[in-house]
Amino acid sequence: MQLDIKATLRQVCKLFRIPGELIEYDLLTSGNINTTYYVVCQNGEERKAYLAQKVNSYVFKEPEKVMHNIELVTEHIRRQNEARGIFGRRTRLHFHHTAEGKNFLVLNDGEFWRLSNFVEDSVSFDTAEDAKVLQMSGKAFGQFARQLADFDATKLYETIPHFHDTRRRLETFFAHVEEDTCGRCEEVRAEIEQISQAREFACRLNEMVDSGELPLRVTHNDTKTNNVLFDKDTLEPLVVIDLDTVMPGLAAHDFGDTIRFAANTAAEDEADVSKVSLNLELYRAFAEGYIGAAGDLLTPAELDSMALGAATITLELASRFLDDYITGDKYFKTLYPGHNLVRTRCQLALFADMMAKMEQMQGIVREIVAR
Ligand code: GN1
Ligand code: MG
Repeated sequence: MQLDIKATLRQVCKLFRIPGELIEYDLLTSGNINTTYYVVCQNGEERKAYLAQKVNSYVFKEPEKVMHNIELVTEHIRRQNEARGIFGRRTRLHFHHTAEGKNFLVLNDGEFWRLSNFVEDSVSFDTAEDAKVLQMSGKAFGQFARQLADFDATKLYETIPHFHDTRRRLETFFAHVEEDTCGRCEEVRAEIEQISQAREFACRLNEMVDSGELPLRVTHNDTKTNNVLFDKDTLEPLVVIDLDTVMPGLAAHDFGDTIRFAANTAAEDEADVSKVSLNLELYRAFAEGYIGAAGDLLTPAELDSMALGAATITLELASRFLDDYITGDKYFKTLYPGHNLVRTRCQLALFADMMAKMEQMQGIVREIVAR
C-alpha cells in the first residue's frame, strides 16, 4: 500500500511536470472529504514542497467543474492582490497544469488528482482556543468576501447543488428517516426529534432569501479555521484554501461556519457533550475580524443574520452527519463506527447552546456595527 501510494505520488508529480524527484511525502489527516498529501521534490540543490490531493468523486460528482471554478477564483484573487500591490506565492493558491494544460488529471484507476503549491512558513488550526486566531480568521474570510464581491457568479458551476440549502437538506433528511434503509433510526429517535423541533427555525434564512431580504454572494461555504493559512510568526492570514465549494451563497453561512467550528469549546466530534458550548469571547473576536474586513460590503439585513447563520449551519451539519449515519456512512470519512452519530450529538449540543445565547450573539454583532 505504502509503495503504491509513493509510486502514485511520483506519477502525479511527473504528470504535473514538477521538476526533480519525490523525496518525501506525508498523509495529512485534516479534512473529511478529500485525501491530501504533503510532498517534497528535490531538483538539484533545490527542495520544494507541494500539496497533492485526491478529490473525492463520490462527493464531487463532476470534479472537473470544481477545478474550473478554482482556476477562475484563484486568478481573480491573484489579480485583486496585484492591484493592491500584493505579489508572491505565499498569498496565493496555484494549481499546476499538465502538458495538456489541465489543472487536474485522471489516473488509469479513475482517481482524480490535483497539485498545488505549499505555502512555506504557514500554519493552520484544527482547533482554536486563541482569540487572535479567531480574529485573524475573521479577517481572512471578510477579505475573501471583499475579493469576490465583484466576481461574476454566473461563471461558476454549482459544484454540489443546493449545498447549504437547509430547507432542502432537511427534506432529504426526513425522507431518509422514512426510508430507514440501514435500520438505524430507532436508536436515534431523540436526535431526529431535536432536528424536527428546530426545523422551522432552521428554514428562516431560506425564507429571507426567498423574500429578497438577503442577497446571494459568491461565498466560500466551508470556512473552518483549517481552511486559512496564517503566517507562522505574525498570524496574519496569507491565503484562504479549499475552494471546492466556492459558489453563490450567504455571508451568514460563511460567518456561521467558522463560529460553529472554532468558537466551540470542544472539537467538532467531541463525544462528551458536556464539554460542548459556544465561547462568546471567541465569537466576538471572529465577528470583529470579519465585520472589520468585510465592512460596508454587508447590508444591514446581512449583518443582522450573522448569529442566525451560526445556529442554522450548526443544525444543518447535525442533520448532514445524522443523514450520513442513517444511510450507511458513505459521505464523510469516519474514523470509527458511530463517528457520524458522535458528530451529530456534538453539533446538536452546540446548536442548543447557541439558541440559548442567541440574543447575546446578536447583541455582539450590533455592538461591533455601531462602533
Ligand atoms: C467537510 O472536508 P472538509 O473537512 O473540508 C464538508 C463540510 C463540512 C465539514 C465538517 C464538501 O469539509 O461541508 O462542514 O466537512 N465538505 C463538503 O467538518 O461536504
Ligand atoms: Mg475543507
